[in-house]
Amino acid sequence: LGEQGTSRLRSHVAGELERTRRRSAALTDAVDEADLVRQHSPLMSPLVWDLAHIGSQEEIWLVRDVGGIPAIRPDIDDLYDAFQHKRCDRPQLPLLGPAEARGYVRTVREKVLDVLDRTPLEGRRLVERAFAFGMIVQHEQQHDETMLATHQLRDGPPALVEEPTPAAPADAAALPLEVAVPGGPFVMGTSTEPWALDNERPAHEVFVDDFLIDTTPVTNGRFLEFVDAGGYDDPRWWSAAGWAYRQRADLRAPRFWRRDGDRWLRRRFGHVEPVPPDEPVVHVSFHEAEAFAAWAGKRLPTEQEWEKAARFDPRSGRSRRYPWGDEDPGPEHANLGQRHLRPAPAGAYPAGAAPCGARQLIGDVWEWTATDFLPYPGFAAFPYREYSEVFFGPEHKVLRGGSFGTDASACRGTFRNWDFPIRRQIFAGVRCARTPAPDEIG
Ligand code: AVJ
Ligand code: FE
Repeated sequence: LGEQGTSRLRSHVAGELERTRRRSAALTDAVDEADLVRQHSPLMSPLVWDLAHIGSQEEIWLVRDVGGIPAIRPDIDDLYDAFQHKRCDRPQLPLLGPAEARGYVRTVREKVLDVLDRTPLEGRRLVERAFAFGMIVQHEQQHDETMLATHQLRDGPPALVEEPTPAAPADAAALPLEVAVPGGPFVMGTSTEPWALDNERPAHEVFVDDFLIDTTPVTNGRFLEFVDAGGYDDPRWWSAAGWAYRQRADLRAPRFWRRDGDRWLRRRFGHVEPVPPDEPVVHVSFHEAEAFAAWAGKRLPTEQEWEKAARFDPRSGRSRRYPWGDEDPGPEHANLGQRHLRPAPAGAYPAGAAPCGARQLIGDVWEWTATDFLPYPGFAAFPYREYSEVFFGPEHKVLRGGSFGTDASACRGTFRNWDFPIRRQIFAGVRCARTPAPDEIG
């Protein structure tokens, strides 16, 4: 790297740590102390748990592991170990209070900045050490998105600031409903993306048959047609597990929707507003996404199809880092980073379109895929089995693309998210795919 490269890397990492902490602070300073320690839903931790957990992971990986510094608070490791206590049990734990948690994350951060200053970022261990910092930035950003979901579940007036979302571009109404991706091989995953997590690795060639994919995520207006057509009451569209869940949970519409006479309202971060028809639907489970797709005569894309649509450039034969190319995401490319507290209208971000013509693959809403969360061939757990490996299996479905609440540092063309198929509090929507009839692709 050389001296200049090392100092550029150090200031980049310091800047990312600082930018990320501003987001965590905004999410936790926006509500009062009672709201920080309250459990807003049994699905979520109290916000104050997320905050101290962020500090605890930073202490373990950067202060102790990279820095070789003795533990600051070994007594709280267990409290903030996500595997020791289920989210619903966390409010009963003797957690650090708001002031203590804020003090703790500040102390950890001061030590981390010292570690960053004196850690040699060169030689054989460069990648590993730099990766630990990148992993911790992403970890904090992931918990910030989780805290944003907790805000959405919280009752009370709006607490978060946002910028107005961009309008749909003039061509949105004229876009084709779906675009074609011709069959053939492409490179999936990555061996070179410096901050890619273990489950995104290694790069490997995959053959994908011809398929069609929706140009944009499914809108509220289109989803409402499914609701109005009795889609929630017709077991034909649902898998056996999906129908059992629909019955058990008495599902009738996406989470946070409420019928008001002959219209639908939705609650969004403390605002109650008519459901906007042009916006991608959000807060649907895998089962609802799958049922919608079946009703529409389509299906969910496989994870491989999704990534090929998002990354494959047929002109060069290469896979891009992002749909638009190799440049890092900017505000013109995608709705990421909690700038807006909602998805942008379908068809937005033409500058972020993929070579196949699909838009909004990155940002706006996470997209459920048909695929179970499984390792790629050649997977090696790194740096710990509990990040991905223990979650592999048929009980988790893969989500792709990130949402308006996902930071750019925690989202790439290769990034893989996962969750249980019944989860609806996450910022997840639907994009459908379809296998073409023999005469449809030339
Ligand atoms: C990748 C979003 C499923 O929140 O459970 C946070 C990320 N891992 N702390 C999660 C994560 C450890 C993870 N997801
Ligand atoms: Fe975590």
